[in-house]
Amino acid sequence: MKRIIVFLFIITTLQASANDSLMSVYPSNWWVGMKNRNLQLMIRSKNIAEIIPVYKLSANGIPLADGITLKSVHHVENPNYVFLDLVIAANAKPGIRVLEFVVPGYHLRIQYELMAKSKEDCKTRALGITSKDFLYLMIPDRFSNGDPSNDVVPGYRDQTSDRTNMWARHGGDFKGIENHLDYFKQLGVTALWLTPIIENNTDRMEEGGNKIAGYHGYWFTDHYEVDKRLGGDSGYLAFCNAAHKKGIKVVQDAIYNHISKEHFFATDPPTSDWINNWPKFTPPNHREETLFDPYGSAYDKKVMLDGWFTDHLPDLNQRNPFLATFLIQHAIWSTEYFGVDGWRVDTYKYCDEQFLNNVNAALEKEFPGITIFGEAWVNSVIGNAYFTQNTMGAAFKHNANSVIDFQTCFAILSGMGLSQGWTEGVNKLYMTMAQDLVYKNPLRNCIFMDNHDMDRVYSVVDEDLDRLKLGLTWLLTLRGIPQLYYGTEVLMKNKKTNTDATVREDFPGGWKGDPVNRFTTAGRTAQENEAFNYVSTLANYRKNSSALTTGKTTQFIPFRGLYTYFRYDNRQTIIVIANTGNNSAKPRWNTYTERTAGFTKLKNVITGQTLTFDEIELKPKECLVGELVN
Ligand SMILES: [Ca+2]
Ligand SMILES: [Ca+2]
Repeated sequence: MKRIIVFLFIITTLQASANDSLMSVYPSNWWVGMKNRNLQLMIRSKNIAEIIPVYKLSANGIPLADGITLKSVHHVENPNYVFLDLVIAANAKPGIRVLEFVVPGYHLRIQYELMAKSKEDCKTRALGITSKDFLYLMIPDRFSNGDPSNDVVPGYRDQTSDRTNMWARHGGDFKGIENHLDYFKQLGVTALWLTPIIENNTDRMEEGGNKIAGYHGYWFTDHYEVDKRLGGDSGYLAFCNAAHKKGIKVVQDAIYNHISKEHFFATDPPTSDWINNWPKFTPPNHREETLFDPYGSAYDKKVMLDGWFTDHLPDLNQRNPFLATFLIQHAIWSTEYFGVDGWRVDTYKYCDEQFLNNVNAALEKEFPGITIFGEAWVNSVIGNAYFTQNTMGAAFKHNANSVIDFQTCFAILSGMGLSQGWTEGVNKLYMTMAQDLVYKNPLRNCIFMDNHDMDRVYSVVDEDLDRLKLGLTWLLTLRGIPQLYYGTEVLMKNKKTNTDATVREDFPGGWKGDPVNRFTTAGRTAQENEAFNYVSTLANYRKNSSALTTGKTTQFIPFRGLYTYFRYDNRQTIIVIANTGNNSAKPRWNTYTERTAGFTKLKNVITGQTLTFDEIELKPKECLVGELVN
């Protein structure tokens, strides 16, 4: 528990109830040595504005405690909040300070800690995610239960843990993930992305006719609490430290767009414009075009940015400067406190654009190299590029250094579909890659085949392991940062049937007593081992392949379903060939000479076998990754 509950000392004869002496301060602590020395505290307590008056301050502010200067005090519409602008001295030492306010009738002391920043920042933590990484996405509640004692936590609104109900919480937690760090190493994974870990203290909510728990984490109720059912703050910190010790990075999932209606920002908002209010429930139109369309209407853009995702997720107005600062400081606080290496930002295309640039810049200022993936589920390459650094002449320029690349996902799925149309099948993948000129650095795009909001890819390919291997091959050899959704490597399947819970099942073996344990070779079927070994072999090879991780790309127009590209640099040349056609095919070596000059053979990186170019023939649905050799 980091949110410090401080005590209000009242030295008058005024009566105060016990609750009146409870107070929350956000951020709950800060650090010395931050590049931005400004800090805005949000103090929340009943009628706190009566106790901390608007100070009369000189231009330089007043010293408030050792190394801390008070620059201004802000009152807002709601008297339960006061905002303090502080400046931390460049030479301030770490330690606990007492911020003291003495006004007629009251004497208020707030204990506040300034910590020392981690010396490991940007060395073993807060590292950023790059194209050298292989990212694994999971829902902590659904991965593994390492601590059954936290499945139900007294005091939370939802007191259910029930694995027989797909909409209830199942008890998975940080400890469960930590217990499988060696599994990730074996698989070749270098970074873990967990769906949000912030407290979701809500009742089960009605969605699509079902009573759904906040097991997925997307319904925040207090930014400065990690959900205790996952292990709380200390469990998350222990998990992040254990992962970093193994050389595995952590990506945290942020939501700037909305909160749960149970969050105190919704039940007790500081200002009337904290939430984007509408006369009646108004959902966004989900059309990202409204943000960049040169002919777009202001009306459509407002509905897109300010509409409510669902009727129980109030939409935050990031144009309010106090709210913007709160969210920015929380992102910095989380990065420094837990050492997270990157941020996946949920519902990116629904947030105020300038705010997004501001929070990204503030994070990068403190943590150079930190990665920010915006989740922009979009319908065009232009739409994808718009939400990251790009080469387009749009009126607004986004600064996120990465993006979740939905277009490449759709193109990989299309390639696995084996359609032979001019713009379909593998041709869509070819065409999508050809449009990379709109990205400033497409190596930073996060590419994937599915996620927690989509049909599982193994079901999409009709449980055909050959077609899955085509996708896995592209995932791990195309430019970008590959992301795998948990369980794909052991052939977890399902489509969304009126609910996304069907694609969020428990990892088999993650709970004590599970009849099947797919974490182990012995617990997997032959086919599941084949899939696991394919991912493991290719991902572990990729780790040490400069061509696959940071090299250039040359692709050739697909010919009768045979798609060939090269990844190369000064050290290495890799050929990737996939036969999505109906007949066996030989690579068209005579057309590849600009990349194959000087080579006559290749080493198959999956089998280790060395083959001369001439002896290679691919059956339908067969693919090959080969390192060229003399
Ligand atoms: Ca548990
Ligand atoms: Ca919004």
